[in-house]
Amino acid sequence: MPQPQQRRLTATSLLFAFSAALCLSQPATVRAETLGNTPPLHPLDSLSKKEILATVEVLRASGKTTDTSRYSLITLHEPPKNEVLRFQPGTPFGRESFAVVYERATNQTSEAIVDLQKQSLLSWKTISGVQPSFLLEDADILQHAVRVDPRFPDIMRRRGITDLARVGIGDWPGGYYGDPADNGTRFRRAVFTYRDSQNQSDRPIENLTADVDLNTSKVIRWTDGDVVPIPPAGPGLGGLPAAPTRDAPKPLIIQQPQGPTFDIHDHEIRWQNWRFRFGFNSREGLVLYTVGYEDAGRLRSVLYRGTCSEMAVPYGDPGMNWFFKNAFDGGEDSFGRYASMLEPLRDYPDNATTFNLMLPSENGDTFEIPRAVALYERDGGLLWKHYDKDHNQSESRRARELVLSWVATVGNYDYGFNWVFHQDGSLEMEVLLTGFMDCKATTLKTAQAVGHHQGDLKFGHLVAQNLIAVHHQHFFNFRLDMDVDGTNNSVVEMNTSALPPGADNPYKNAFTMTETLFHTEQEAERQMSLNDNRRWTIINPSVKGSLGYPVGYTLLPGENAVPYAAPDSWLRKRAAFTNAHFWTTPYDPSQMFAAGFYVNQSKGEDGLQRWVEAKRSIENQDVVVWYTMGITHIPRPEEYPVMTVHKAGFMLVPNAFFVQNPADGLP
Ligand SMILES: [Cu+2]
Repeated sequence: MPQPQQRRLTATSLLFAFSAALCLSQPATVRAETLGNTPPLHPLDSLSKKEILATVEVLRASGKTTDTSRYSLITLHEPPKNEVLRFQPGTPFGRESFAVVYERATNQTSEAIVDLQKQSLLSWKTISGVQPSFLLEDADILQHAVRVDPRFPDIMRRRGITDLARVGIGDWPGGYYGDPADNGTRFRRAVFTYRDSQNQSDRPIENLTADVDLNTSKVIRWTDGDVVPIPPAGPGLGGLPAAPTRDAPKPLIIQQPQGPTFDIHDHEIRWQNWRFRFGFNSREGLVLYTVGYEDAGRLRSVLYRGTCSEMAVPYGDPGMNWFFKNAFDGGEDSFGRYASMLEPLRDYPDNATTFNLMLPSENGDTFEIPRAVALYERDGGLLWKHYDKDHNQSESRRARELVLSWVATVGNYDYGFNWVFHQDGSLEMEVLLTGFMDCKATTLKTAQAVGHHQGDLKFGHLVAQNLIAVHHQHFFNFRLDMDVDGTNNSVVEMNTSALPPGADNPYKNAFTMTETLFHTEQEAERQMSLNDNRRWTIINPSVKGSLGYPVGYTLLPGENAVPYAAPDSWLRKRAAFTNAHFWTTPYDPSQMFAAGFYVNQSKGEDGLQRWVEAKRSIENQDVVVWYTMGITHIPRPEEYPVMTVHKAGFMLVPNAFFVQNPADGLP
């Protein structure tokens, strides 16, 4: 949620291209570096500081932008995939940037592509009817507009507040609910708290919102409902526990005296046969690139590009302060910008290598986030074991995992995203949910007064006296551009079912697994099914493993949820990626974000659900799979004042990709 606290090739040639990239440079281990401080060494390296500033300079020099222009996004304009896959280290490559520019005075949004080598503008397009993601300046405008609004003092006085400095003003995207008045106007919705704690959610001023026109800097609408007494300050005043109440555990020292097992070669990370790169941008955060696995001296591709493409966090309370809360942290707020500075020994262990980030600021400058990405090995528990009873012998191996980690702090919530590389050839996405829950004021002190799920408690759970944490869901969509042993892939669904009793199932124990190949993207819009033990495998139909199966990677879902907002609700139209857990589309570089590119105040006209209407073929070609993961959060008192980490995620596991378990080869 909002309120920022701070400021195409054949399989064979592809494999060749991957392999060629291996040998040219010497290993070099680094313990910390700033992404963007060194010149790009690879076509997918994120924009350097110099390149960000050059983009702005080209736009200014061409007369397209001025000092009042705002850069909602400046990021690498990724080269065509076939160019990247053909790239040979040490050879020259093109660099282009992509920018989204907003002109507040004319309410106009434009997209630019800049050639960074020729220092020239390649294209400039004005996009009508859209709003780029939230700008920090929007928050300032909102604050100011509310504070100078002549109605503000009276509205607060009605709630017994005369010291207006104590009124905290938060801001949320207002979304879109079919109101023609919302068309075209850039707006954001103010919500209010009474402040004497750091945790603004502690003391909500309920039933009050103000919509601010961010172009005219005026409050266009106050929605002022019944007064609810402001809750007293919560237990750990400030939202966080005030003082330690127990002894710390004894030291546990994590050290790698010989250094980490991974190497970084020209920004490529190599660990336990894995090879990958990563980049970072303010919209998507961390982007995992060109993941491959070195198998018997041959680098085999697995995933070309993996990101969290969008999020939506819908709240389940129909009240006036809650119905619109469904933050799209990617498209509305560009959560990459809110990468959190990570704290040594807490956010990551002592053996980590960290990376600072260089990101564009909206006025055309840059800012650095220290230690925003951490890369480290961790103990992975038991990898495999067998105890041979006859010979009284035990064989086992300890697992090591490599974690690539970053945290987005978007308003009250902190979302950790860990890509975890395993020694058995599995790749995992581990999402960590922590931070503060968004809370609502109530006159209730205990649940007995109204019955546990009645009245004010119908849409939330008391977490403290006079404080309800509201039911909500967190939906994430992961865009996974899979390249299993090359770019030409297909997708099959695996369903397991019981055989009906009969002559071939006399003991009624039989069950079988069937696979269905998807032909079109429309067929591939799928729900999870526990009854069918449903999974999806991305296969390369042209490459057969040693046992005759096509090589593949299977997506193993973890915790998931179905959306509770009605299918015809505006939220579901806008977050239509929540309509299915699994999607497949043909590779299209213009389709990167599950809810569309321009999500702020969107009406649901772009995104996965619309794209698949084209019924394009997804058979034996470059495909992208999209996994939607949901967490239904029914709050517990123990999650207050701060939520301990809740983990959820999914795995990509090799399926007939290897001749045998790669973990067998571990000494
Ligand atoms: Cu939650």
